[in-house]
Amino acid sequence: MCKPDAVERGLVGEIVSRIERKGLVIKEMDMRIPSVALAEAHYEEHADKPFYRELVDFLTRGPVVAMVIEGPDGNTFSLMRMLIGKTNVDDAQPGSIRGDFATITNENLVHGSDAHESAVREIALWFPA
Ligand code: IDP
Ligand code: MG
Repeated sequence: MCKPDAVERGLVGEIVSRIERKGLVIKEMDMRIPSVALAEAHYEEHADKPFYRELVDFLTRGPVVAMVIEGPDGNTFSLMRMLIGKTNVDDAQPGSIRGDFATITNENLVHGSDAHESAVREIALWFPA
């Protein structure tokens, strides 16, 4: 998902281009402003963290571009996490999306599922059948 900061900064094309150039396939794509309920459910694993409210406010402040990305096997989440880069901007390597374009951890441009099971859960939230 391209988060609101990516849309605001005009980086959606850059991000989508990197996914395509990697050889991954975009199966679904939808731009929308998420409801608070959707953002809360999306980040429910962080509900007890001090930054949870800030995170939900951030994700709902403007349009995001939600995508379903498919690769050749069950490790697409892992390939995406490599493209995206580490969560903390101090650790995100140049060559990754965060490493190349993000300067603050709170606004790190992209969300990527952290496991195959997370992807299944999140796809059901964002693209209900
Ligand atoms: P991820 O996006 O790399 O999976 P998570 O640990 O799942 O990272 O955290 C979700 C998002 O919450 C991060 O992408 C970042 O935007 C934000 N975040 C993580 N840690 C902090 C923090 O300590 N303060 C504020 N925001 C944070
Ligand atoms: Mg995460």
